[in-house]
Amino acid sequence: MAAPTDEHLVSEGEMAKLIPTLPLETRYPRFPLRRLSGFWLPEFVLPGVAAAHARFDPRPDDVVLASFPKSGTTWLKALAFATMHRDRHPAAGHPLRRGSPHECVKFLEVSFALAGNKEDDDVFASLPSPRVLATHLPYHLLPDRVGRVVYVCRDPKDAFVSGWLFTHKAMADKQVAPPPHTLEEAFELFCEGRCMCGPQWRHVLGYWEASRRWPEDTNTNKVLFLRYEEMLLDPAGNVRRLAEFLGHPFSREEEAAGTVDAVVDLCSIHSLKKATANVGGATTTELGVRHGSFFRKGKAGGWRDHLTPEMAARLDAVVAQALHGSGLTFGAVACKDDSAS
Ligand code: PAP
Repeated sequence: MAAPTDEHLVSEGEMAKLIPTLPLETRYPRFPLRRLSGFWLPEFVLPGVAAAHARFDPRPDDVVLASFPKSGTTWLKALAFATMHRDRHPAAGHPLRRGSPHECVKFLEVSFALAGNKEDDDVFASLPSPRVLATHLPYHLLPDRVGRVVYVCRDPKDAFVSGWLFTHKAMADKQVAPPPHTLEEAFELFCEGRCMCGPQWRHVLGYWEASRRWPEDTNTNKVLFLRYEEMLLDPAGNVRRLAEFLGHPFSREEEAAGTVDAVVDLCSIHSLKKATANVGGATTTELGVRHGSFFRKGKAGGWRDHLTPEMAARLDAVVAQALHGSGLTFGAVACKDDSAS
């Protein structure tokens, strides 16, 4: 695997000059992509990467939720926000019943990108601690010293299919014509890693390796590595892991009072789909997409309805080859870390 370069460690002014020189990919819907430091990132986000590096002032109690797109971001945002702020917000009238998880937890690089040059400051400075933030950036493009990171990964076939269907919904939300690409064309690009934040497997690997360095290496970020498929199988167990990692484990009293199940229920796809903010036409200010478009089936293995067995085998082979020797694998439903067994 090619080592990441240091292209990303440029100032905001240098980034503006660098962007037009970076390799461009316009065939993958929905945004033009530029390859920065080995990853295909939306062009509009790149100024936000430089701005986040220059201006974001991390705090020790921050938590950054990281993911490759369509891998469980919305769910993780809801779960982490509800877990972290459970003392502050009783279940009734909870912000997650009134607003989208994407309003409760903002993307770091997108927020800086949208703030533009008008804002010289850290756009998150006024957010009270402990802050919960999110990112789709690969691990090595995170700002320094972000501290605690929770990563969620998902079978790439499901992430691809979810992204493909979402793209059509998002373009309809924005009343933009659907992409001219066929699913097969987009799939080929995904297999080449030429998709938003791709290659998917390299994105996952960066965080997985970081999660294995911690806790031995105390100079590194603390990374909790979660899997969407395992969260579906055992949501309560994963919420407990999350709470412990966040330094706010559920007390015996909370366990007895059913607080873990309450968090799971509040953040289930069924509850969130019904929440007022997610049924109307409201859009996320950041992304211009209807809140409801982030919820579909929320299952593992749904790729079978959209990909042929040959397509699945092709992507599985690409991923297996790229991850060979790393110890990281994806399974269809139950993913496992085969180096741990
Ligand atoms: P993002 O990266 O654009 O924020 P993300 O939330 O990661 O998207 O992915 C959306 C997927 O998560 C959808 O999967 P599907 O298309 O296969 O159905 C969506 O349904 C699923 N999802 C959203 N919220 C939840 C939830 N609360 N529980 C389980 N799955 C969820």
